[in-house]
Amino acid sequence: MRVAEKADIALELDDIQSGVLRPRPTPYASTYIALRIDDARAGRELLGRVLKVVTSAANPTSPLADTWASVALTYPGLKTLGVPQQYLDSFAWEFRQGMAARAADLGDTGESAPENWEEPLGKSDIHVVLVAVSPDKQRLEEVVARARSVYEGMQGIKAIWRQDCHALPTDKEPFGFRDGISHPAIEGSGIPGTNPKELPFKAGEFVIGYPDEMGSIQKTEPEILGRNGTYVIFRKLHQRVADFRKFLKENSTNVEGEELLAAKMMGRWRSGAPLALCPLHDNPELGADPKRNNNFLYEADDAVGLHTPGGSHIRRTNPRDASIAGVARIHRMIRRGTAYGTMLPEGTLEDDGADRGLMFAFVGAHPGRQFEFVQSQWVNDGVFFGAGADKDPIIGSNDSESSFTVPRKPVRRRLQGLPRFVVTRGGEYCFIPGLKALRWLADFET
Ligand code: N7H
Repeated sequence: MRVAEKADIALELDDIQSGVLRPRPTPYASTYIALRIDDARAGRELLGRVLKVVTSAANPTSPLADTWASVALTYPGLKTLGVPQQYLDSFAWEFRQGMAARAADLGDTGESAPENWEEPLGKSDIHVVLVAVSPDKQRLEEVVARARSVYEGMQGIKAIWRQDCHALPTDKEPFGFRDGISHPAIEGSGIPGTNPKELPFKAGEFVIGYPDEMGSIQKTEPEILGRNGTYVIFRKLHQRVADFRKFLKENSTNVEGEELLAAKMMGRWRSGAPLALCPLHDNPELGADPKRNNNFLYEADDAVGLHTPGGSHIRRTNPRDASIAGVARIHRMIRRGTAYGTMLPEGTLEDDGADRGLMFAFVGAHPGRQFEFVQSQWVNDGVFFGAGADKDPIIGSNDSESSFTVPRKPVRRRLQGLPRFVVTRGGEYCFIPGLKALRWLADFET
């Protein structure tokens, strides 16, 4: 099936995996299952079987609409399957390196460094990642069972890691913010974005084989292997919720109470309401309204960040039309992240030792200029908007030297010595093939 919004754009939705384009349901439950391939023939058979459970983006009204499974492969996975080096070399350089090798550039140092990651993340043992998605736990078990039936009992295939995640009906993540609000529109996908003021993006930004914002078409060798595929980057990010709450309490003032300070750091109130539209008081109704909660730009109303600080999480990771060094549109990403672990009870200021955080998931055709650029230049540096070495106050690799500036009249407020609230537990760079490419890999003879 081909769907066209404009005469010149037609995305082959029936060849693109569902999880690439379709926003996840809310509420939501999902499971990541990582597999190791010990035998190339078994690996190819596995991909043939996987085709029976993976759904395409073609039919949003199918009975499986809200439950689906996706499959992704790491670079060591493609290698283990026996894909020749000349074909492997046509994939993005960062993907070929893998996340652990890119640690220094990503700010994964100290306690976030690969030597401290959860096993087996970053160890080249993960070859295939299956992701099962469903609106609730009960239906999730059905999808997981379907996914498990694909590999269980297979000689040469071993499940080596599992991570369960969820999105609450409120979409609140462990720090208490509503997540999953801002999504780009993609030409030809039929799925609208959430900001009416943001022009749809060229499909090649998010799917391989189509023109992108730079006018280029990315191709792999052979073309069928990459076409309608894309890259997905998983990061297990532990959140120090008690530390975050304590920081808010200790740094709140009469002018900036805890909730306003949290909002200044995020760019949105915890309800999801953006400071751009309600700078002084929260508006939970606006925060919950998908028609209004992402309908804004920065430059005309707030060029210097008096409402939404340039250093806040959402303005850094998507400066929209704000004037910055560079062009924001070529660094946009699809996010599919969700929370893991239990929530720390409201009001608790002591850590209970439980692991909780976000399974961050990036989807995009350009891991270098999209994910890596944002992570290294916008999250862990502030030069692009004139804030020196300031890092993201929520997710930056902060230390005792770090600061965060809240622009204000007559004088700005500068918070010093921000702790690190988010620690990397590990992650993988993966490729999520189109369905024809999966068939090609399954049938490939070495
Ligand atoms: Fe972020 N959070 O839940 O607190 N993020 N994020 N993120 N993030 C956003 O707009 C969060 C992370 C982006 O278009 C919201 O959907 C947490 C990484 C981008 O306005 C919230 C972690 C990267 C946007 C969070 C985390 C990004 C965004 C507001 C880690 C990229 C859209 C809700 C533990 C390298 C910005 C929303 C826009 C929004 C949270 C990580 C990127 C609440 C806790 C690693 C592009």
